[in-house]
Amino acid sequence: MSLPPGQHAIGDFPRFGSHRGAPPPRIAQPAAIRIEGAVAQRLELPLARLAALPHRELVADFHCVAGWSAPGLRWSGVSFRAFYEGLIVPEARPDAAVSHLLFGGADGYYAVLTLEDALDADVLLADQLGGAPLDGDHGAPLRLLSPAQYGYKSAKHLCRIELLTRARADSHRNAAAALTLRLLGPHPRARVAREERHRHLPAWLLRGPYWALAIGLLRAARRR
Ligand SMILES: Nc1nc2c(c(=O)[nH]1)N[C@H]1C(S)=C(S)[C@@H](COP(=O)(O)O)O[C@H]1N2
Ligand SMILES: [Mo]
Repeated sequence: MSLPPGQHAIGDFPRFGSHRGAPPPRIAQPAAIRIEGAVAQRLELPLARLAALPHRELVADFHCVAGWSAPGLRWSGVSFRAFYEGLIVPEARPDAAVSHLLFGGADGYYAVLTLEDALDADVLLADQLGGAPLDGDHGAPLRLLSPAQYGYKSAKHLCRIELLTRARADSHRNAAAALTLRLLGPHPRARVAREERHRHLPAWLLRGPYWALAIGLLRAARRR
């Protein structure tokens, strides 16, 4: 595996994120995602319907901005581009002014992608990993997967997609988590190939501190 700049290969795929070891959120049944914002009609989409759409398999490395990379993960899911162009359009009808998409998780975390980044051919609404249904650790029942961006754009436990007509920062419903994210200042695009780690600071400055933080968090997670 040849790694992008500043990344370190680790042998496994840890559960990682703002939840810091908290159990996965409870998902109301039957599971659905809400599509809202700049659409003509709000839509509550049952996941059973999404599961019936054509799926695509994708093998990709996963890169966390803190510096760890998990190689060769095999995902399966619905192409977000196909979903956006074929499925939202007839029913919910996105506004022509849509410029960004907010992907919200049931834990309160949300990631905002530019429309361009979200429509990349490799972006999936993923419901399977390694040939099995997505587990709680990795975002059950459904997550976004955007392999060309740092992991923080790949929102887990997806329960809503909001269509936006302007940029918004990645954040969290929980005030403390939102403040932490604001202080961290994640880059709005997060493209791994360009090493877009931080909104303002150069990536080389952050590699050391982020990797130290990652090692601490990974060690704590393995002790549990
Ligand atoms: N809902 C939700 N999605 C999230 C996060 C989170 O805290 N909550 N953390 C992000 C971060 S920082 C990373 S690196 C990846 C980790 O995915 P994993 O737990 O499947 O390894 O999830 C991303 N998506
Ligand atoms: Mo991350």
